[in-house]
Amino acid sequence: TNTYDVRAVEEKWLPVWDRIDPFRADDAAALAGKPTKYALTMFPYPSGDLHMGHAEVFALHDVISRYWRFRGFEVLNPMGWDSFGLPAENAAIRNDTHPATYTYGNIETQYSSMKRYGVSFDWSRRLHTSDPEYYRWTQWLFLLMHERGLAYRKKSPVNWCPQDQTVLANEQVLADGTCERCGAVVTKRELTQWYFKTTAYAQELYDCLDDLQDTWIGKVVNAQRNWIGRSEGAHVDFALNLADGSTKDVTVFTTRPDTLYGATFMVVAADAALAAEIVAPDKRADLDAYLDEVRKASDIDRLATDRPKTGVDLGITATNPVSGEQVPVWAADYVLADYGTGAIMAVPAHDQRDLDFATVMGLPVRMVVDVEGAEDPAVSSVATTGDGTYVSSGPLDGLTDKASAISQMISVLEERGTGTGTVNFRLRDWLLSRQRYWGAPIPIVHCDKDGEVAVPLDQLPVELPELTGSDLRPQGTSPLGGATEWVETTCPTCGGPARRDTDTMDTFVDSSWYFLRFVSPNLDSAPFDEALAQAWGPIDLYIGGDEHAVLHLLYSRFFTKVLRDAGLITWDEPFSAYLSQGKVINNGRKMSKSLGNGVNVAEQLEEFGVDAVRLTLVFASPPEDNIDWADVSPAGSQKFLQRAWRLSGDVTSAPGVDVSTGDVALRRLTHKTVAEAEQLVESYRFNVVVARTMELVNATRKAIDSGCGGADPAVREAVEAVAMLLSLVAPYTAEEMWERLGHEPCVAQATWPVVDPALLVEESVTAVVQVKGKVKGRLEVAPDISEADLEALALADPGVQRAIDGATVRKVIVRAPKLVNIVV
Ligand code: ANZ
Repeated sequence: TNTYDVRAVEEKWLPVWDRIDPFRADDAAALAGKPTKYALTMFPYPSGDLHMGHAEVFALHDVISRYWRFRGFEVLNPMGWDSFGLPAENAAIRNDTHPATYTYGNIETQYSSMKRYGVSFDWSRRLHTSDPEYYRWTQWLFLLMHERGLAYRKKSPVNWCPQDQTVLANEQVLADGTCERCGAVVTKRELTQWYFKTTAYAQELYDCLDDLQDTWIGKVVNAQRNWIGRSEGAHVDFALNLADGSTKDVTVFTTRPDTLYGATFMVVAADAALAAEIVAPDKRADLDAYLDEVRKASDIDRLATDRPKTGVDLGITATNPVSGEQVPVWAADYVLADYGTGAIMAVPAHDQRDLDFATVMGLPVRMVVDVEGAEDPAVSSVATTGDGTYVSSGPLDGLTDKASAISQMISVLEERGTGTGTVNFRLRDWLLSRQRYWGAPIPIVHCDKDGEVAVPLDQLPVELPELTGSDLRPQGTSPLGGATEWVETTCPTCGGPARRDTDTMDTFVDSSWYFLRFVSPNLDSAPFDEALAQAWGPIDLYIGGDEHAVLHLLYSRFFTKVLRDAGLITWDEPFSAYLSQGKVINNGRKMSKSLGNGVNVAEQLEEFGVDAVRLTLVFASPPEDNIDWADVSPAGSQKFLQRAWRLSGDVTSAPGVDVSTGDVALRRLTHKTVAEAEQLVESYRFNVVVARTMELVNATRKAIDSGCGGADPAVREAVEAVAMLLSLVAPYTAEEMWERLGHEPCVAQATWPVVDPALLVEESVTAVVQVKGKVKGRLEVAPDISEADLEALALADPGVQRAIDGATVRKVIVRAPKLVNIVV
């Protein structure tokens, strides 16, 4: 026959692979010191079946995982589900079912799709974050954070989604101030919430990015840097002169202490507790009215430079610690309560937002840096930020360099004890409580007598009570609050009545440590086995979408550092290398329901088969580029796979035949292809690997039909190499070829070809020998000939000797392997 039945082949091999189980990661081998690789691709959320994005990332991920196994590494390539979260809860409300119904139903659907998709996952390590066996350890880790002072509660203004009736982390509020999940405009609310102290690691999270610069995608490193947002500057203390005659010190954070003499007013965040504390009695009503407005705006709006400035005069003054000048104090919303100290010194001449505010409120503008060629900001209404000559600035007058002006002002402040140089981070602590049901309950009990008490470790997991859809409707408080029997408990410390915490954890907590659970997914004495974490970790390559560039990666990095400091792991960073795949689009646009341009994975698999779809996705572009489904041809992929497969039927030599006597030209191409493929896979240029494999298939076809013929051992060598290369992307076709070549299954366990360096060397090149500028000889030499050897050969050549004709050789210029120039 000339073609194979795609469907039949898929059905044939799945049970064989199940039986052989070639991808099971061997813990014993890893512990015994065999070189390991940990390949990880982001685990999916179980919404519906797999989509094109999954198909792409799994196909890419499998290339490197299978390759590493071929190269002799013990490979850990696990998969599971990030199975807590809002969509399951919403589905449960819609259908009055339990979130588990939706969750585990979809998991089964995705599992069978993944199995059929033929990815080399070690399924024995499958995990679901919504299983009590998993979230028991999520709770354990929460308590570890708590014990280390890294989990705490505080009352603060939080992002509130009025539609989902829940608190959102900053990261879940989109740039336009809407909810990431439902698109509603996010507002603010005061609530007591749980936080992880990510800021305790801000400096290290920032510094370690330098080490990831070369192995992570650059834009992701930058996104992390911006999110952490390191700013060098100073804390400057201003004394407030309050309405009752007392004074109070307030510290501002500034990146420009050098402009201190230009500070003409001070601004505190309107919604910070400080504003209400310091406001003069006759201004209190104004502040309250203003606050009602402020609470409606998102942070993004508040910081926008083009937004009309608003604020209220607090009716008091502050004393400039260096000049002694008294300046008015205002409250405004363009200063954020939770950045820096929540209070600023306003320098309208050199900060545009301050200038806009000064203009609206009629406050003075004083230039202290005279930038050459720029108009006075008081006149132009354009703040200047560049270098210039310092004026009206006391000790800084006459200086022209910003950096030295900054350090000089910091010295002045430090000498007087009214300020210090400091580093400020934009990074906030991680708000992790959610007023939701389908998440890991926070393992804390509240007791009137003992306060916040950790649930003892031997009482974990704190399991979710059974609730159904109608109990889960958002009410602004956690649905767990309605499970009275569950909530009412006893205090682990005093034995008296106490209440369970009714919040659940952000699902990002679940996914911040799943890569550790995979090393020992069934361990019931600890979150993970430390020796196995040491043997397998850290992750050698993590592949996933860059929509997670900020949150998931940052949180995982934070967890890793905490676990390291707790002595559970030794490495500093979880992901040694990170690759983010492009998107699969269609007709130039993102696939979406409203555009009707979605491509259904199941239909594509049905029509073209797994291998053709996988090959199409890998071949389409470099991994990080988008793939436009309108530009690719799964039908073409299918044809190519059939062509490759037909080769295996034309090999007539026996397995194990001595290939050394085979056709040299074909052997050279085979070895060159394998050698190149090794470099290409290691540099993630998977699409080019496919292109090279295609070239080898074409050349082998030619060799069979009009060259050395199918009986030549070189043909077997070539087709076996094709099968192994193809198995990285098209495992079914490869397996079928392997069998037709007379081998036992499975191809994943085949021995990767050893590249013969002699076959990589081009046979010879022609070197030209000139005497007195004229060509006097041509030599066939090895391309890697040394200069000395080439010179000796040239001088020994009879034609060259004749041309020299006994004259003294003054100079020999050698450019190996192409040219020798003899000067006589
Ligand atoms: C005086 C000044 C003069 C400033 C000047 C800038 C330029 P980054 O770089 O983002 O850290 N700032 C401080 N805390 C703030 C808050 N809670 N809300 C809004 N703005 C705040 O920015 C630091 C600068 O942003 C600080 O330096 C402060 O304004 C402002 F010519 O102080 B600057």
